[in-house]
Amino acid sequence: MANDSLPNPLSPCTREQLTHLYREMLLIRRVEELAAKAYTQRKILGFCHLYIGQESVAVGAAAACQPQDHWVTAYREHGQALAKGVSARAVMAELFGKATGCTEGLGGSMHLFDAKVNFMGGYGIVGAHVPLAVGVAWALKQRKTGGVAVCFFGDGAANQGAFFEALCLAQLYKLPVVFLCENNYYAMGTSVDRASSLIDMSLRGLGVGMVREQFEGFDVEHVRERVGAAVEHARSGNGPVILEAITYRFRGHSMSDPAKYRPEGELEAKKQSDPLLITERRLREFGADDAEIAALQASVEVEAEDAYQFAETSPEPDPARLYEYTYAP
Ligand SMILES: Cc1ncc(C[n+]2csc(CCOP(=O)(O)OP(=O)(O)O)c2C)c(N)n1
Ligand SMILES: [Mg+2]
Repeated sequence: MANDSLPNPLSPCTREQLTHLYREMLLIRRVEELAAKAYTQRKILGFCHLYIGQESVAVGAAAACQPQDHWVTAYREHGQALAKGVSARAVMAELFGKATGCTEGLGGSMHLFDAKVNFMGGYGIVGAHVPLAVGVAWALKQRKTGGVAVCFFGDGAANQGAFFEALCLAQLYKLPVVFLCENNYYAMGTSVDRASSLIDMSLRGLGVGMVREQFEGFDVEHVRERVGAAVEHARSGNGPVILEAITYRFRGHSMSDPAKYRPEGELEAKKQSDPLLITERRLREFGADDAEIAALQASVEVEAEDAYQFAETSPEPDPARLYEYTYAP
C-alpha cells in the first residue's frame, strides 16, 4: 500500500492554465530578485531566505489545491505565500517591515501569514511547524470543511524529532494532510547525504505506514499532478500522504550565505532544469511566440515593481503595537 503510486485526478494543463502557472513562477522570481536588491540596500533587515529555483513546487501545489486547503510552511516561504494568493504588495511590504504587510509589519520575512487565503505561516524553528500542520488538519477534519492541510518542509526539517511525532499522529488519526518535503539538497551548508542515511525523505513515512512518493519537482505540471493525487487521497478520507519533491535552491541558504560549500559545477548543472526554462519551452510547444513571452515578463515586471514601490512608500508600524501579538490581552 505505502509504495503505490497514487492515481492522478487532474487532466493535463491547457495552454491558458500553463500560461497562468508560468506567470505565477515568474512573479515569484522577480519578487525574490527585488527582495535581494532591497536586502543589499538594507531596506530589508534580519533574515531573508529566497525561493529562487524552487518556484515550481509552490506554484504546482497551488494549482492542485482548493481555496479551503490550508498551507503551513517554514521560513523560505515568500514564494508559497504568493502562490497561495497573498498579494505581491502584501508580501513585499512585510519584508520591508511595513504596516501594510500581510503580518502588519510585525513578522517580517520568516513570518508571513494571511488567514484570508488560508496561508497559516511562516515559521523559523526548523521542523516545529510540522506538528502545527497536523493540528490544522485535525481542525479541518473535525469541522468537516473538506479542506486539506499541506505542510511544506525542508530535507533538514525531516531530521527533527517533532517531525516524526507529527507523522505518527497524522497517520493514526487518518488526518487530511499532505506532507510535502522540498528536498533542495542542503540544510544551511550541510548537504543532505552528510546529515541523513536516507536521502529520499518520503521514505520516513513507511515507518508509520503512510502512503509516500518521491518525484522531480522542477516541472510545474508534474508537481501539480503529483500533489493533486496526494491532496485527493487525503481529501477522500484515506489519510495523509508524504511526498518529496526533488528541487534545488539557486541562491545561498539566506542572503548572508555565499554558498561556497557546493561542489564546482553543481549549480550550473541544476540551472539546466530551471523551472522557468522548462515551462517556457512547454509554452512554446503550445505555440507561444517571443512576443507572448515578452508580454508576460513585462506584466510581471510591472506587478513586482509596483510591490516594491508600495513597500517603500508604506508607513512603518506604530511602535506602540510592538507587543500586541506577543502576550494574550
Ligand atoms: C530547531 C532549529 N535548529 C536549527 C536552526 C537553524 N537553521 C535554520 S534553517 C536550517 C536548515 C534547514 O534546512 P531545510 O529544512 O532543508 O530547509 P531549507 O533551508 O533548505 O529550505 C537550520 C539548521 C533553526 N532555525 N531551528
Ligand atoms: Mg533543504
